[in-house]
Amino acid sequence: ETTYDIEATETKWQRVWEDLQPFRADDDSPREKRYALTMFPYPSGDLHMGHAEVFALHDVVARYWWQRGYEVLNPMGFDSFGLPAENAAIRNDEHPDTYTRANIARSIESCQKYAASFDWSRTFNTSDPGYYRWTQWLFLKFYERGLAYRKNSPVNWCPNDQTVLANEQVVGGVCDRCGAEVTKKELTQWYFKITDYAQELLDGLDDLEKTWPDRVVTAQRNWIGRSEGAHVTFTLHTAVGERDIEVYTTRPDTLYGATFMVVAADAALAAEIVHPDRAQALEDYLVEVRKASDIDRLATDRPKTGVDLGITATNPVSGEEIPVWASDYVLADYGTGAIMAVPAHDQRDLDFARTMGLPVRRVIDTGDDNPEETGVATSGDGTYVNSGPLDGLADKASGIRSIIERLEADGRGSGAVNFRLRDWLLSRQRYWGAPIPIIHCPVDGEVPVPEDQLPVTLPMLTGADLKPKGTSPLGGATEWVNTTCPTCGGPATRDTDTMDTFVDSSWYMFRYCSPHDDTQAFDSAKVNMWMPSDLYVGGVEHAVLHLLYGRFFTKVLNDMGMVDFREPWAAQLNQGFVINKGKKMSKSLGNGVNLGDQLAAFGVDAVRLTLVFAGPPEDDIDWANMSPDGSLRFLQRAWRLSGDVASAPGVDVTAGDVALRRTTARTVHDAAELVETYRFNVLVARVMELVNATRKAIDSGVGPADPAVREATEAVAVLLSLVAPYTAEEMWERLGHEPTVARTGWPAVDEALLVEDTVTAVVQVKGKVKARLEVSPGISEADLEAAALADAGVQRAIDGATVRKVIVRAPKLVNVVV
Ligand code: ANZ
Repeated sequence: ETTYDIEATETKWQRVWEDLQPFRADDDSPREKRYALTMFPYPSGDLHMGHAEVFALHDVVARYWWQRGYEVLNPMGFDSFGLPAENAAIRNDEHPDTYTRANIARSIESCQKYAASFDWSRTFNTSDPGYYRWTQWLFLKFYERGLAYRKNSPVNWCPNDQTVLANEQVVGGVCDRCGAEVTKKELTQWYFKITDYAQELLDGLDDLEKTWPDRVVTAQRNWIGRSEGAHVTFTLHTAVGERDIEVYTTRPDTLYGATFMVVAADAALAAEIVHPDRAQALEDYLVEVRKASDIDRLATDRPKTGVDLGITATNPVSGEEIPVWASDYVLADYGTGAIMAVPAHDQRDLDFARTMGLPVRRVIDTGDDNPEETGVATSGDGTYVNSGPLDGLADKASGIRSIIERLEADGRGSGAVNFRLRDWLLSRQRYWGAPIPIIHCPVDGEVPVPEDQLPVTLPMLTGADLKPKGTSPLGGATEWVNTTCPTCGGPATRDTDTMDTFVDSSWYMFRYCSPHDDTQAFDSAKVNMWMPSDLYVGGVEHAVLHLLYGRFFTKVLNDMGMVDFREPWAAQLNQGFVINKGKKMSKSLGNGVNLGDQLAAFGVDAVRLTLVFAGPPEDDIDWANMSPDGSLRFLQRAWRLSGDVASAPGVDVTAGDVALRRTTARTVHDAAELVETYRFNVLVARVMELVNATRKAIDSGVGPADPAVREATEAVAVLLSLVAPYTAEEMWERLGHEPTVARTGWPAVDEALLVEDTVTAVVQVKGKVKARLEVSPGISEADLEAAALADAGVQRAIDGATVRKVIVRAPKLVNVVV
């Protein structure tokens, strides 16, 4: 008997688990609670290697918590709205729900075969009306609080998907879904006012830093992008008179070096202030500007372009008159959309000045060559020059303070903080999402759909009706669009946009706590009982989208009194990618690894073990370097132990072989710490060592009947239950126990077995080491002193002198002073 039948074993235990439901989270359990959350998948097909990895890693912790006696909430659902289902529906001339449901059914089956310890009694899909009803309800709550609003502005537009994108969804100037070049389009859109929470979202990171991966915390800090500086007011002299405009600068101390101003070419301001003679030039220029993404526009190495607006502005401290230009390197929706250009100390301003032939004036002497000649802006510390009262000063902080004081005194500016974070654009002109529950009435304007009329369900559209056309496909469902105004009863129309799927996933972690409640979004008492979630496992690609939005939602819900915490995820772990032959798996490279094939060849346990054993969870796993067959051989070796154990269950283990008992105790003890510090690969290595030690004991004099062999093999089964659930069950059964090993509890460790046999105590006389004694680690100070003084070498060193003092630090040191 060298192996077990993988397929039969998997089928057998799935049935048993189906009966026992070992992982149902009980709200009323008296046990301490733990919430193990892993990012829910988009149902775009069956599970793949990436899911296999993250579920295997996540399951180690969830299963460990159960074994440690916690009540564990480990739910799973599906983020099922979104473009892939809609695109598939257009291709196959069907409804997106058909595709979605088929994929979900397949994924659930695969998860169950994969033995992921999810509580399926709590599952839901975000595209269920029973779920999105509450997404809409939350939208209305945000709306009531002034946190959801509509505005007209240039937005990121994906010409391929024919929809707007949030800033977070534009990666390197292209759509993060389809890769098409993103352009700008002026549209009326819905926004969430996440900027109201910018400072708090930033401050919260100081605490999260201790339990969240560094790269996520850093990405959020950069994304929020807080900077300190000043608002400075310049007076514009336009063709129709004077007007004040504000700029935002981080370097108000360089104000004397501002030789021109630049306003964002696409900001409304530019068209308002342009001299009539220059209006056509601005318009022509704008056609070009609309083609570029924000990322391109901010790139330092991009050739500078712009238009002279034909007007001037007065510098508030020097009184100097400077020209005003429009360019695309200034962004319309950042700061105030206008800047003071200091070409000597800002590279983009310098490039612009050199391209347009504008003056450059150095105001900080850094000891470097003059930027006007070198074309290299200087930004280091130095001494102020050409700066009126600042001249001679060599301290940046005082320079900034002094200018701000002067501006404040003159009413021409003030210290200011700026954030890079923009409000969250949440409306999409696509079909497969939660409709925005607003009615537009010619009399009453925007009217929220009354709560008792939620959900606003999607009208039935299929195939070609879903084709993107720049406006929402919902607009074509005339019967659905035309409705009556809840306020005046007159004719009105529904908002035809749907919500970004990131709205759905911003609150799903709350819903798991009371997933079937059809009277409210979630039961606050239950949410407060389970949350914040103790561990969130998922991909680092969500560092600034989902993970920031979910934090924002939590803060708003806390302000609404619905939850009693302000951060949803206490700790986080990011897994690496599963790659193949050094490269990301992709269709074009043909290096994809099919999960189903791997499972068929090696079994679930061997694949799981391989993924967990591969290395630290954060590291990428190159499947080409893995050996799932090696994993399988190890699992069989472990399993064979359970057939060899020749003592009965419940045998008195204290009579067992001490050496093997020590190895078992040490392994179980360390395993806990390894799981808690996410060193799952080391955990597997330690179980391998324990298997080897047990095999050696059986084959040597100790023999299979020794109780220590049973104790060790049972420990192997329990530890393996975190990684290889099927093998663990098989072992447990062969060891004479009832299922399920997954809930049997963590093995007891006799602390005495963890104690080393002896430790070395050093004895010094007159500061020199005179003896080393092997003593028990628990030796008393008196016993250690006596043993030290009785040592012949120590006596020789004392040589009859009077012992004045003996300093004892048991069990390691004795210092004899004579
Ligand atoms: C003058 C100056 C002098 C600047 C200097 C920098 C260096 P952060 O740190 O990212 O907040 N700026 C302001 N609004 C802008 C806009 N809408 N588009 C493009 N650039 C803009 O950057 C703030 C700095 O970026 C501001 O400080 C401004 O340039 C520029 F030696 O003002 B500074």
